[in-house]
Amino acid sequence: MNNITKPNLIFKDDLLTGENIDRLTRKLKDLGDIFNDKAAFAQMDGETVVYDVESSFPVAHGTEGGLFYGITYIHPGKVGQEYFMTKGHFHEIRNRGEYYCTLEGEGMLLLMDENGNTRAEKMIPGSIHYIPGNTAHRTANVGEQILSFSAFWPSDAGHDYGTISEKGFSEILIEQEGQPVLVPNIKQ
Ligand code: PAN
Ligand code: ZN
Repeated sequence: MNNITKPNLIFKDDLLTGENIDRLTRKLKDLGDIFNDKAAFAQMDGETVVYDVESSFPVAHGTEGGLFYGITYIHPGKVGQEYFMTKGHFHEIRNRGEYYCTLEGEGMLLLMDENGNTRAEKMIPGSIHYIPGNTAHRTANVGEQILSFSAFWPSDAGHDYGTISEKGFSEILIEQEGQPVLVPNIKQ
């Protein structure tokens, strides 16, 4: 008997292949609540792709003890001064953590604890980011090419988008004089 098998997942030429890959695309029209500059948003084409996510769910959602894997690709772009970014979320089971590993491009990982303290970590190819439990996370592309990163999170974590969709992060990441800076979110 031969117990050697092929790998289940392969990441090659910027594509994740294997069985049961879930592919998701978020366009500007899906992200109306996350950008602050509503006037700039209204001028843009809602069909513009902001990011794609390829994920592998080897066990059912909610399974304790399993892990999920995904790759996110954020396109370069801005809405007003705000960079293209992900929706951002807390995990539904709040204490579940996650790892992000940057593959290519230049980005920022925004992290906000439950008391509303926001900080950001620079993402560069090869950078590895530990996202502690009880921490909302969002990524923004601050460069001129695609930002891609892989993520590893517990299969029972779940995603709570509601809190962020309502209030956002306590700080937003904008471009000022060509540089990304964090400024207080006036929406809060
Ligand atoms: C990531 C994110 C992915 C897209 O896989 O889900 O980057 O961001 P949003 O889910 O906020 O739209 C992750 O953090 N999973 O837990
Ligand atoms: Zn997450």
